[in-house]
Amino acid sequence: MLNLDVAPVAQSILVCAPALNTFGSPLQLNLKFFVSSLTPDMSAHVQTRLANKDSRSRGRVLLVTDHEQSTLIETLKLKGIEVVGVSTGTAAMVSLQRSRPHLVVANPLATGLSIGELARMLEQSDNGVPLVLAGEAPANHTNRLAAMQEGAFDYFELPAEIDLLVKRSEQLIALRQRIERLRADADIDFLTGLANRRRLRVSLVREVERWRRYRVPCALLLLDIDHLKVINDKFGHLAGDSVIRQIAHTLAEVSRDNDTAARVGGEEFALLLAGVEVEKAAVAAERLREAISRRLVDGVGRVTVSIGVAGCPASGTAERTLYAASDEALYVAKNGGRDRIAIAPLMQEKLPGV
Ligand code: GH3
Ligand code: MG
Ligand code: MG
Repeated sequence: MLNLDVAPVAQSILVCAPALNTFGSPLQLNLKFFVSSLTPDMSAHVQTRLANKDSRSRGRVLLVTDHEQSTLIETLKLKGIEVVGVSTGTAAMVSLQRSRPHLVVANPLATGLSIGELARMLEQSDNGVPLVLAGEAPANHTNRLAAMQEGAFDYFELPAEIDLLVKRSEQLIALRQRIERLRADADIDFLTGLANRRRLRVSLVREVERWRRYRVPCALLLLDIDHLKVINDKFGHLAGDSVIRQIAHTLAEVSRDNDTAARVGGEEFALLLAGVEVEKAAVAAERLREAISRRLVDGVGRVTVSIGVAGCPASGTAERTLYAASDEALYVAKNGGRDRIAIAPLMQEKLPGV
């Protein structure tokens, strides 16, 4: 394992940064209400769930109902499906944000619930969580059609149709999980397995935001393989691909949990270092450059890269300016002869008269 460290990164600060801070205190108040409104068992369950997001369950369901639903909960549990909360209609929105279910099962008569509003909210959320209705009224043509017209997938009568409800829940959860997997894959570069440009952009926005809110710095390294065209011409395109993969491998090796290593173009890469000042990033970049030039690629030999380094806040405090600064530095490294790093000028130096 390569070690680019010169000093420990302020990871603890990043980990502690509240993920849902935008909602502020009203969320915490509502959540308290939601948790305390559950039975003691369920409340403990929800708290465990909140503490351990990485459940191995085969899906998460949020129930919106005024009634005890112990039989339904037990039946779902037997299928490995976790009920992440039982909420009233009034608290449903808050519970949703908190428990991130794969499916919502709602009683259309739950207090304070507007099915149309809930369906719209679920539809608009970036996850598109499916909604199924279940209640005591008969599951006749009229009620099922009304449920679908409101935006739910179906309506089931309880307890008579509990087996149908559970079966449909399994189907919808499986569909939802497949969508999640596809979305995750869409963020990954097919050749190298690194993050792609899209995911890098998301990480850049997040890190720059951390600077704005918590004054946690970050640095962006942009790497470009030197003379890959010559390598392709001399050894073939497949050998060129091996070069790209090996450099990706080195990048993945040196990046830590909060960092993002990405392939942003054919033979261009980015390494976003979280919690790192530009000076330390420059030292890391130089070590990375050396490490790459020392590792021979099978059938090709020595390969070098040029690296541009820019820090936030040193050279930019917005995604675009940080990226542009690193890109300009990369250009300088290329023009300077390649196989070298260049550091973006400080922002102040660019201001006229300063
Ligand atoms: P330099 O960056 O040092 O200026 O030279 P270069 O030859 O690396 O850069 P240039 O921009 O001239 O050409 C980029 C080369 O990268 C040409 C292109 O075929 C190659 N390339 C881009 N994507 C891939 C890929 O996925 N696989 C392979 N094998 N080659 C690729
Ligand atoms: Mg290039
Ligand atoms: Mg190149």
